[in-house]
Parts: sequence; structure tokens; C-alpha cells
Amino acid sequence: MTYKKKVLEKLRDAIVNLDSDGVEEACKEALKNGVPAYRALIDGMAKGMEIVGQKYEAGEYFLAELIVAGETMKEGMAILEPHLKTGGVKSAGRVVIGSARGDLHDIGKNVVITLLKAANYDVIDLGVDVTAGEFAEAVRDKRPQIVAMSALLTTTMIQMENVIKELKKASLRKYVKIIIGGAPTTAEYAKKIGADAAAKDAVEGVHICNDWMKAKHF
Ligand code: B1M
Repeated sequence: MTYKKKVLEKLRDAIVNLDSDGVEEACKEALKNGVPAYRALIDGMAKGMEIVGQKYEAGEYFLAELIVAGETMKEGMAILEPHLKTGGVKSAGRVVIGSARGDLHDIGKNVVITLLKAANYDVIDLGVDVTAGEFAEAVRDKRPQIVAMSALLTTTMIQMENVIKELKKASLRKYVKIIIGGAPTTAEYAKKIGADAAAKDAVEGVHICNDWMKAKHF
């Protein structure tokens, strides 16, 4: 196993073990050894969160552990974030993003925001539990090229369709590309509700946005 892979596993395991000192140490070790910060986020910490979820499902972890895992991941993100900035001056585009109505999960959304900002996008973060009306209002006021929605619950992903309906009702749908993400979402689901794409992770999400902006769909 390569050294870089070992550091990523250390980072993953530190998240699973809710070990905030271990996360800090592994993040610094990853950066020192040339692991790109976005890889440490996606292939290290996010993988750990997947295992935390599996442990929760198996009854091995409870809500308290989910909360601590979330906080631990945020601490790691704070260390990695400064290393993701490109420092470019020209905006790549404007994105309005939020977690679906009823959904309080924001770690994945924040990872997406971090990578979008690193790719020079202007990002308007509407936060969590965002209503269809709030999305429509932000599109009207901020004029983004892209709307991104995140949902982690099967019960909240259905809210994404309401946002698209609301944008259509306000005659705003034609001005934006819509991308969705979060564990329960799929490309089929995106198509079904009238979104333009679904991203399996933040890296793919940014690639899709870049492709749209390059193709000058706007
Ligand atoms: Co919750 N939770 N949670 N949770 N939680 C899940 C989602 C769950 C799968 C756990 C499980 O049972 N295995 C389960 C959902 C089951 C389902 O609906 N099928 C669940 C549940 C049940 C719940 C509660 C109902 C628990 C309860 O109260 N009894 C409750 C609901 C609260 C609510 O939202 N109303 C709840 C609460 C919480 C906490 C608050 C404790 C905490 C969230 C803290 C926070 O976000 N600030 C939490 C956590 C941490 C999780 C797990 C363990 C981890 C989620 C996470 O942060 N992953 C999760 C299990 C899991 O996902 N395996 C779970 C890491 C993150 C980087 O990945 O968010 O998937 P993710 O984002 C990825 C991609 O999906 C993608 O890119 C990101 C980065 O690569 N992506 C996009 C996401 N959005 C995108 C948008 C894009 C592009 C890509 O647009 C461009």
C-alpha cells in the first residue's frame, strides 16, 4: 500500500473513531505528504462518514455518535479548506445551493461549496431546510447560472421536485441549470423530477458545473 493511501485510511479511521486529535494529525500529515486537500476530503473523511452511517444502521452507533462525527468532520474541513483555494480573480459562475426542505444535513453540501469556491465560483449558500419559495427568491434576486440541491433523506429528496415546480411557476426554470446530490439521489431521479444532472460526489458535481459553464449554456 502506498504511503498516501495509508494516510487517507488513517483519516477515514479517525472519523470512524470520532477522534478529533487523530483527524487533525492525519489532515496535517496528508497535506505535508502531498495528498491533494480535495482527496483528503472525499477519499478520507467522507469515506469515514459512510462507515459511521453503516454503524448507525447496524445499531452500533447512535444519534450522539452521528453528531460528534459531523463535528469532527467540520474540524477537519477547517484545516483542509485553506489548501483548496486557487486565488483566481475571475468568477467561474454563480451557484445558489441549499439542503432540501426538512433536511438538516449540511456536511456534504459544505464540501460541495468548499470545492466550488476553490474552483472560483461565487456561491450563495441558503443553508439547510430550504423551502421551494426561498430557492425561487434567490434565483430571482441573485441570478445564478446554476442551482444545486442536496438531500440525504429519502423523505426530503422529494422536496427537490417542488423547487423545480416553483421555478417553473415563476418562469425562472429556463435561466438555470439544476444539479442535485446526496446519497439517495440518482441520475434517474434527477431526470424524473426535471433536474439536469445528479452528482455522486462533490468532485463530480464541480466537473458537471464546469462543463456547463464551458459549453456556455447561458
Ligand atoms: Co443523518 N442520516 N440523520 N445525521 N446521517 C443519514 C443520512 C442516514 C443514511 C444514516 C443511516 O441510517 N445509515 C439516515 C438516512 C436514511 C434515509 O433516509 N434513507 C439518517 C437519518 C435517519 C437521520 C435522522 C432522521 C436521525 C434521527 O434523528 N433519528 C436525522 C434527520 C435530521 C434531518 O435532516 N431532519 C439525522 C441527523 C443527523 C445529524 C444531525 C446527527 C448528522 C448531520 C450533521 C450535519 O450534517 N451537520 C447526521 C449524519 C452525520 C449522517 C451520516 C452518518 C453522514 C452524512 C454525511 O455528512 N456524510 C449519514 C450516513 C451516510 O451518509 N452514509 C446519515 C459525509 C458527506 C461528505 O457526504 O452528505 O453524502 P454526503 O455528500 C456527498 C455526496 O452525497 C455529494 O457530495 C458530497 C461530498 O462528496 N453531494 C452533492 C451531496 N450534496 C450534493 C450536492 C451537489 C453535488 C454533490 O450539488 C452540486
